[in-house]
Amino acid sequence: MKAQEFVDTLEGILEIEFYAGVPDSLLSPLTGEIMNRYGISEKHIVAANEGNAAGLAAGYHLATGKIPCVYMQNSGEGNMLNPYASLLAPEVYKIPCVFVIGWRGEPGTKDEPQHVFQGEITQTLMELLTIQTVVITEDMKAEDLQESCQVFKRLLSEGKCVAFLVEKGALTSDVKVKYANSYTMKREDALREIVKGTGEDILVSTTGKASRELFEIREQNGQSHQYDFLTVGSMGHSSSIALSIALAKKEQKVWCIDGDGAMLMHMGAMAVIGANAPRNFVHILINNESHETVGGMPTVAGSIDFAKVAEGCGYQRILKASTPEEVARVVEEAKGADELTFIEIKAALGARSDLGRPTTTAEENKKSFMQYVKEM
Ligand SMILES: Cc1ncc(C[n+]2csc(CCOP(=O)(O)OP(=O)(O)O)c2C)c(N)n1
Repeated sequence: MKAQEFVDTLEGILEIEFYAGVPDSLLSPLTGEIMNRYGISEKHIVAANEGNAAGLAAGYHLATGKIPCVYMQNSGEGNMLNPYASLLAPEVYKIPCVFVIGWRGEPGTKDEPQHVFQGEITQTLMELLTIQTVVITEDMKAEDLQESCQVFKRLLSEGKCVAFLVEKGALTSDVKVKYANSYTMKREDALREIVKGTGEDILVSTTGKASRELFEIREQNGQSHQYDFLTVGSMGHSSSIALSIALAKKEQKVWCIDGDGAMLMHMGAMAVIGANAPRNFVHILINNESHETVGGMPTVAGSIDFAKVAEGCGYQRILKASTPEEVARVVEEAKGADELTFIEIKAALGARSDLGRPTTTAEENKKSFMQYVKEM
């Protein structure tokens, strides 16, 4: 089904006029359509995380009495669960909301390890939450969607939430939104310099293409993967993982490679890092002001100053880079520094079209990483 038709039906029958969410590659035809209609505006907010989106949806309903729509990948169900169960749910404030959820790891399809379990439990989880769910399949007819929307309309009027679970390839679009920023250095080129400069130090890398590129750079360099913990899922938590490693391994330098979407998703982690201030910790942000991995939708990073946030949280040394030469220089400086350091690297959007995925399993990655950490 065309995303345009899907949105027309939602807006026509359910009278949706407000969207908030976190993007998902599988939903990019939908988010592209929303971008084409509303851009980033009061009608469309890209949230920090899925719980944030549910909060925005609640406020919108409280202020207008209208029905909000929240879009997200199923990996965000955990973030959404708390505001759903304790705020939106019929047992609490009875705030209606339409969720549109990209179904990664759907049973019977092939997907990355971090999506398999979440994919398996997605429908059961919606049942547990008593959110009535309709699956959007590739061959779904317009009449079926309209019929489901009529049923949903009644449930929403009773203060219930409803959800569309979108299968891979079920929503399509002829128009591709082109996202860009004003920076020139590719994330992969920045990573190459980081790998060069950090040598045999411990690296913890964030969710998405940064970890995939790091894996491939190690392969190209003929290096072991033992230095790297790849946070393939659990978006926004790589810096917390790195913090605990840094606190446990005080004699070793520990580097975290973060993304702006991930950093924003759980920005409280920066305050906890600052409060603990391990001297052996370097927090690198590769800031492309977007959710590049899942299609390039903007984050709110374009309007905030991460260096000031880091400073305010207690990071002691703040460095910036936007060319490979600058990255090499700041990484060298951070390596020699004996204080909590923050590096912001400005990067362009885009990645190699032939970028692969880690060929080792998550468990293999963990075992070789732990062995390396143990021997240090
Ligand atoms: C909780 C959760 N929500 C959404 C996603 C889908 N997702 C995977 S990578 C990504 C974008 C990450 O953006 P950023 O950290 O800025 O890194 P970039 O892709 O720009 O390098 C998103 C939204 C996810 N994995 N987990």
